[in-house]
Amino acid sequence: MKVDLNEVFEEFAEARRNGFLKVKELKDQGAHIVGTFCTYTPKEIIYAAGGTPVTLCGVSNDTIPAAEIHLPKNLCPLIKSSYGYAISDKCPYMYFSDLVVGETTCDGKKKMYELLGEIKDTYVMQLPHSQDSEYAKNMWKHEVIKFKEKLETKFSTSVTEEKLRESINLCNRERISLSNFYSLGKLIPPPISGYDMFTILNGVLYIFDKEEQIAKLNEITASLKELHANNECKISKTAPRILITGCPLGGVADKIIKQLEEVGAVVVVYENCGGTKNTEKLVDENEEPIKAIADKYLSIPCSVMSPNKGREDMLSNLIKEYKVDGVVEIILQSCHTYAIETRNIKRHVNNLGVPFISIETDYSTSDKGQIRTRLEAFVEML
Ligand code: BJ8
Repeated sequence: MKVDLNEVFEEFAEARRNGFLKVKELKDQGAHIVGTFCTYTPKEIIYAAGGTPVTLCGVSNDTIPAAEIHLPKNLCPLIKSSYGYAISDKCPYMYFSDLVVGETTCDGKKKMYELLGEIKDTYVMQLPHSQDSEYAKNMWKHEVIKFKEKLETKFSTSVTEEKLRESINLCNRERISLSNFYSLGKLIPPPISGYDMFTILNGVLYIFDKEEQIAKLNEITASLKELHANNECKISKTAPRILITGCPLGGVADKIIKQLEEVGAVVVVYENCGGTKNTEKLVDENEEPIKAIADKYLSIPCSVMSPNKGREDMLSNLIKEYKVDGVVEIILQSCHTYAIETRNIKRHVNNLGVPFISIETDYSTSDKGQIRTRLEAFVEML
């Protein structure tokens, strides 16, 4: 069925707000809501325990002043915004969550979770910071088991192997449908701008019925492919093709993605969270479920891992597959792990013959003009 893309964009632009009503409905029907912050959260375990994972808010500058009463000012805006939402009761997803789950990713997040635990039932998974050693793999598998047990106790349920296999299959199908959607960026010209792609990716987060989410995303992908096949794309074939990497971009998309496209480029692929980082690898359905889940999640190439060669490998593949002309990295202020990693990433990308720019910013609008000037100069030289 062909979908009306204008309607989709309108609907998804309001998705977060509409999601408030849906989550309340779910709650009224007795659903167990689990608030999540990070890509490392093994959602398969939540589904298998009969829970509904929801992404917690953390992309507004407005909640930062409330957070700064308890947290230092020179902290990543994502952490401050998330905490600010929680203490000012402005995130309905947090409000309706029976449990919040976090992981020991960066220092700022793990210490913020301690404060969050004072106002909300918060469970923290101990994430190892290396990926290859047997010790790290066993530790993380153990953490996944402990998380399963926590949910079993919390929701008075039993997570069976059968339920785990079902949820693995469901989440894998979601990953495949997301990957197909991302692949639209490989087309020349792409049938969708990076900003519209971001709007849709953000919107699908708030369709809580996974089957409905997968079906909707597949329809959108099919309609956009048809647009391309009929030569109806609005984007220029010669627009410089950009890959976005670095920190999550929810709070800075208008400053960076929108402005990049206003100055003539097109974002064809997102390597960061909310993009391909989580979908490149599936959970192995032929393995023992807990081990397969643990292995998949531990392989996510975030800068909190040391070393983090997986990010370089992923960038090499994406640059080639999406025919990328330039890489733009987003660093949120005070994010030490990404800020330090930028040196290696720049060298790696430049060695592939691709120009690279790193933009450090926060959630305020004060540097919008300055960022535009830098992006303009970058796009001009591509
Ligand atoms: S898997 S990127 S969602 S940790 S930007 S809060 S790292 S100081 S968000 Fe992240 Fe999980 Fe990694 Fe993804 Fe800390 Fe850096 Fe802030 Fe960050």
